[in-house]
Amino acid sequence: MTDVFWAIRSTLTSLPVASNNFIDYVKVCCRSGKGGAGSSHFFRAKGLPNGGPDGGDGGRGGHVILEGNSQLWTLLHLQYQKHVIAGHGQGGAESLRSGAQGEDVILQVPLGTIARDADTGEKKVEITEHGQRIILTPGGRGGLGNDHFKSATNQAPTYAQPGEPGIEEWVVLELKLLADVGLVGFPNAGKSTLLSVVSAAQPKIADYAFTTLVPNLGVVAYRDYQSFVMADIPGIIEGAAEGRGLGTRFLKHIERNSMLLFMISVDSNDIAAEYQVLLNELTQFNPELLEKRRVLAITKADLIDDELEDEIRATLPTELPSVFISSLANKNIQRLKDMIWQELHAK
Ligand SMILES: Nc1nc2c(ncn2[C@@H]2O[C@H](COP(=O)(O)OP(=O)(O)OP(=O)(O)O)[C@@H](O)[C@H]2O)c(=O)[nH]1
Ligand SMILES: [Mg+2]
Repeated sequence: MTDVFWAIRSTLTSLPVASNNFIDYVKVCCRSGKGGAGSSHFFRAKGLPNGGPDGGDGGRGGHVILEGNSQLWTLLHLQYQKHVIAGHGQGGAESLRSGAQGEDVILQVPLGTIARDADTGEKKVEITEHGQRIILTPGGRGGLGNDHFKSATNQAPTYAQPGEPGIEEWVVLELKLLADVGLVGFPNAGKSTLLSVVSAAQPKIADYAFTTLVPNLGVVAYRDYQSFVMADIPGIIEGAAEGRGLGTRFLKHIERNSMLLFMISVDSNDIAAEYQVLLNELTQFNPELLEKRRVLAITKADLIDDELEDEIRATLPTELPSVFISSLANKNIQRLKDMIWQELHAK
């Protein structure tokens, strides 16, 4: 299973997550099929006018099923599918013939998809593995045929069970990306630039804040045909937890990442303070984020000389491994990948 997963991953060069079609939330109305009715029927044959009951069972109604697909990275394909309708089960028939099952509907979803009840917000199912199938909205059971109801006192029951009704419900599908590394930093720190250098992804890059408005994913090739997935999310600013900037809506996409790569520009006035602001915003969003392993990359190191680098190094937070990088000058990029790999595999 894991082998297949890695094989699929490493064959992907670039993930089709373009900035304008990243969809991480859809609401759909799911209707499962009703079960077929059990049949009430008595065996008849020439010379045997009063045969016993032989009504078959109804078939179950179709389910609405979610299936994990590791090649999907957004819910875009479900955006315009407002109604999902499974088939009804067929009624049972004579000679104990069971009715056919209603047709199931299988919705392919990316790994990391969570389905919630649209009214209560309650989590129903979560898809985390390729090929994993979970019934979202179960079809109604088929009714039993009259054959099941014969007893010592009633040899000729006419009663057969009706099929169970299907279920109609509004469901919210929500995606939390399942990347290995999440990039965390202020706007303009150089997050998208790094992603564009280490992967085939081509996120928009520009010299202003909030260039990135939706997450970008990239597969990073690592040494001998290995790889990991990096998620570039919109920048975070102080007060994001209260909704400043783009708020913390996108932080949910790093909740499932194995580790976090903090990125702070070397031209920041106070790197240690900026790091604290980022930590603080993460904590307010979800304190569990701080349980993840972290690495700090000081970006744009091409802007300073070695002397200044030494000076700044002395001021860096010591609680996590750090490295000076430059995506433009390709400085320490391999070293950073090594550090990430090490953290991803340190358990
Ligand atoms: N000198 C230098 N500039 C860089 C480097 N990396 C990124 N930049 C520049 O920094 C600016 C911001 O880069 P982005 O990659 O868009 O930054 P970001 O963190 O994705 O920004 P948001 O999407 O707004 O959060 C761009 O003008 C980049 O060219 C680097 O290594 N050296
Ligand atoms: Mg960006």
